[in-house]
Amino acid sequence: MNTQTTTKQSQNTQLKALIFDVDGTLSNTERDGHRVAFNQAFKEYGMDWHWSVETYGELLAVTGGKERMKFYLFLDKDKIPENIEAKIPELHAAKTRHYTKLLSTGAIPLRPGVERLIHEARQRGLRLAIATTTTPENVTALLTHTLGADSIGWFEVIAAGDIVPAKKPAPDIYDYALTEMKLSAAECIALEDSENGIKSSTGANLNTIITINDYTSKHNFTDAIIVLDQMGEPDKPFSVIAGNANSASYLDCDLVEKLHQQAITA
Ligand code: XBP
Ligand code: MG
Repeated sequence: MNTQTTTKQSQNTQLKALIFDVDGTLSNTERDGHRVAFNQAFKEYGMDWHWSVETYGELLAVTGGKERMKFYLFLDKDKIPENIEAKIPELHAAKTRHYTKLLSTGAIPLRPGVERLIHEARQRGLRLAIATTTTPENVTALLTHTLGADSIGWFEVIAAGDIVPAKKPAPDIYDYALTEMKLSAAECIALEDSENGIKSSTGANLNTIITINDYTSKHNFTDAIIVLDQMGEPDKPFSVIAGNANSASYLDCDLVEKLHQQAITA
């Protein structure tokens, strides 16, 4: 291989960007955030629906809040209040209002290591993006109330919600982010927490790091380059569930780059 080819190849596979999922990855928003907001919206509309922690875990099989409500209707036709299907967009808007209000209280923090990794990536000149199923307002509310309003500008693309017609597990949202950044999948790493998430990211050919949570610990992550219980901090080490952390005890940019290079050359 001549020098020109080597240089060209390393240019195309050098890590340039991190693409973050939101719910479950940046923050454990589902159980105490989205679920609570759905229940508040149901109450506001005088409905007797209530999604328990357990039921919500089952409903997470379907991504997207509007889609999740439709799925619930489909599961039990007896629960259908009149004209509810037509009301779903309105109900979902109420849910978003409740959810963003909840975030504004600071009740939902980022997961361990997220803030540190984002700062480190920025210092290294790695580009940042978001690829999520959730509504755009939810992303800006989470970022604002955890990292500060300026942090919205740290992410060059916030690919969210209905921006693509097919939500995760379809690869569309990651494909969209890659197209917007004009990067190839080999130049990026995705960070995800769920099976629908990794199906989406690997469907877009992205190498993917998984940090699990209570709702996703039993999911299939065979295609992940590493599976961790959390990103961790220097004083709060992660546990490696699958893969090789090269004796690191928390996820930093050195480890991300190492994992990326190993995956690219494998
Ligand atoms: C998580 C989701 C979302 C939220 C609800 O997506 O599936 O549907 O639960 O958000 P991700 P909306 O992990 O990709 O961030 O109600 O705004 O749809
Ligand atoms: Mg997720």
